[in-house]
Amino acid sequence: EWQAVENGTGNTQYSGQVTLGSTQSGSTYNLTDAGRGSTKTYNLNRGTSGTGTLFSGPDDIWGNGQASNLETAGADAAFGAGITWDYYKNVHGRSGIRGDGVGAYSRVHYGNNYVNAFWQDSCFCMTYGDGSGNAKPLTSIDVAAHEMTHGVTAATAKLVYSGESGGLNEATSDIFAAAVEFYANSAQDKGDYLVGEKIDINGDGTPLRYMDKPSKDGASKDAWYSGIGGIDVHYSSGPANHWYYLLSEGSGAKTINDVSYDSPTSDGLPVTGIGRDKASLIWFKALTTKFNSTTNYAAARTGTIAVATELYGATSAEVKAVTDAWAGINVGG
Ligand code: ASN
Ligand code: ZN
Repeated sequence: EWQAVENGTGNTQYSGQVTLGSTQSGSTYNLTDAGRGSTKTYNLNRGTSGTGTLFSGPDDIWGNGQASNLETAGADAAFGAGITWDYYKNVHGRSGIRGDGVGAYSRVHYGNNYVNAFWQDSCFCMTYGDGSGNAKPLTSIDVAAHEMTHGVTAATAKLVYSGESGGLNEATSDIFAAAVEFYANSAQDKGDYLVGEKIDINGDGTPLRYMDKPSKDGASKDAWYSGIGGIDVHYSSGPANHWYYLLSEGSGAKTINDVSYDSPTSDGLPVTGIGRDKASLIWFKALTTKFNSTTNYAAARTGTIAVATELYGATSAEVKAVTDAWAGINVGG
């Protein structure tokens, strides 16, 4: 049967109107993005197993911006998968989550009132719930990039999901969630160092996590301490998120895309930021060439300093900033 690659229109809930990769098959269109490893987007329609049905229909327009239209979450998920693909490909030269050119598929409308999203290596797939009241699907760009980055970590360093390595695994997902969101530069969702600010998971408009000062969420830690391996990995990620913020933007108060940040260091000493692009490159190269399954905070410091030394030289401002940022979260030499 005749098939053609199309560029559909997505009317998303969180990113406005976007272009989506789609495929025309006969007289119908479906959400198969042939330009990005044949990434497919499925509708579970509140089921919790299998793939449900591939989003398809008589036109190449997906969703209407409202959660009540079941295509809308599909459009957001397809856009999130696509922009995450583009980020890893165009910024880091990585083709797909495993680097093998194969797209992961997405499933939306998982269960009823399900307030989470998750990556699974077993299916090489992404799954999104619809949130409380099925009103805020967890399909924002940052959540999509966070979850799919779990797949990148599983394919590279394989950081064990407990103890300090678990915190670094979680931080890796938050770091690239922020990087992808800035990369997308959507008018409706400009980049920020917050995680989950669009999905209102707390019901009061606050984000799930803050990278400039992780303790703002009431549970995450701003700095490393000897017992940090004993807390939930979504909280032990805090110091590494804070390190990434400090390295990107520096310490102190700052406003970016209308969001105000304040990032004090644990040692009270200033950090001069080197910009998000260099910080992201250093973390990506450390993840893919230095870290392993048991990397802890001290080893992450060693690995990132080694990467920065290779990239910029031992006496560079970049190595100094990396070292200062680790000191700023209480990880010393
Ligand atoms: N959404 C959660 C996360 O990615 C799911 C989990 O606990 N792994 O962290
Ligand atoms: Zn996670």
